[in-house]
Amino acid sequence: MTKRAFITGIGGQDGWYLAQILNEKGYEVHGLTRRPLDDEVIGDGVPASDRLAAHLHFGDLTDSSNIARLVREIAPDEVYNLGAQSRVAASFHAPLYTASVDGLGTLRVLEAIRLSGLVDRTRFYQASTAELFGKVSQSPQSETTPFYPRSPYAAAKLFSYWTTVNYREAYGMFACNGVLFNHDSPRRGKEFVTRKITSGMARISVGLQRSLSLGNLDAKRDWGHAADYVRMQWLMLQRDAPADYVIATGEQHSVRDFVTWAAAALGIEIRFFGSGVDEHGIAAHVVGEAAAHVKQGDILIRVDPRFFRPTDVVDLVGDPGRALNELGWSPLVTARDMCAEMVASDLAVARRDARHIPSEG
Ligand code: G4F
Repeated sequence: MTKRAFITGIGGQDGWYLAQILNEKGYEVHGLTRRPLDDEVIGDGVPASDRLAAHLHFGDLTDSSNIARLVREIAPDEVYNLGAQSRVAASFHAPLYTASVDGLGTLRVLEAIRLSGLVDRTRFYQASTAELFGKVSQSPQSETTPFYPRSPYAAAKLFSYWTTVNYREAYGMFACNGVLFNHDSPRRGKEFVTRKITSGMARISVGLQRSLSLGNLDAKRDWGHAADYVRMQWLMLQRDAPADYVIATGEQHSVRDFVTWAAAALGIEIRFFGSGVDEHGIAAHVVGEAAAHVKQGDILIRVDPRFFRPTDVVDLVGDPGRALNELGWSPLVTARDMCAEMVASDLAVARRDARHIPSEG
């Protein structure tokens, strides 16, 4: 029997990688997206061979009746609730919308499953987040570390985490949380720091941009590759019994480290001087193609307080031991290799953009 999956947020980074895996496994894939529908196919702008087959349904997680109808009609074997307002900084500006999508949205999906009489059939995956640990009380963070959310985003996700646990305990639903640490890729949006860095540095290296402004360079994250993490999302729903898992690499790096790696991948050695808002990243040594546009001593990185958050999460690193022991999962791609992949992808775009700029004279 062909399995049916329903992915909310199929148009996002994780939705794309997950749909790709489910396609390979022969699932019939349905997805909820806020984007205009595109002839049953997602992956616009990528080679045809990378395109995915999926039935796309227009809507979002604020619309209870649409969610209820879709769940009833699709009657999925597996639901992956990846849809979210996922930008932490933006959640401070739009806390009510964030609460509706990231908190109540999960409840809407769970209620749709329950009221459609699908509790015994449909397995549910909730995209929980390391942001739940927030102001961390221990390192590394594991399945037993207390939560301390530090943003409207994290507070809404906390509601979703516990609602998922409650549906498992109250109704016996196969519902589980993947507590995912940061996971990125060339498909990451430029509003997240990794992609902002790789795109910005690539543009600097071809002369499209002189410098890049960032916020808190001291923030530390446990970065993994989205393709690795969606593998774990699927594995969680194949277990005999539902459980919650931390998904992480166990390695921690700062935003400053990530800048240094991205620059190095482009032949630029960056050194940091000063502190706080007066910190600068300066080109110390440049080789290769970048040397045509970047000179030794150029200020490439500036700190702009506009990118600070009212409360930030600064010290995340996960313990993926349970995922390894119980599901045999471990990440294949290191943060630095992922950075290099993102730089290569953004450099190709930057070179193309640079060719379109008319030359002087
Ligand atoms: O890349 P970020 O915006 O990701 P953040 O806030 O960690 O959230 C991401 O990962 C979570 C899982 O751990 C997800 F739940 C969430 O949906 C999202 O996918 O910021 C990472 C760090 C922050 O501490 C931020 O203050 O980078 C710091 N940062 C420094 N300069 C910046 C910037 N972040 C952004 N977005 N832009 C900057 O210029």
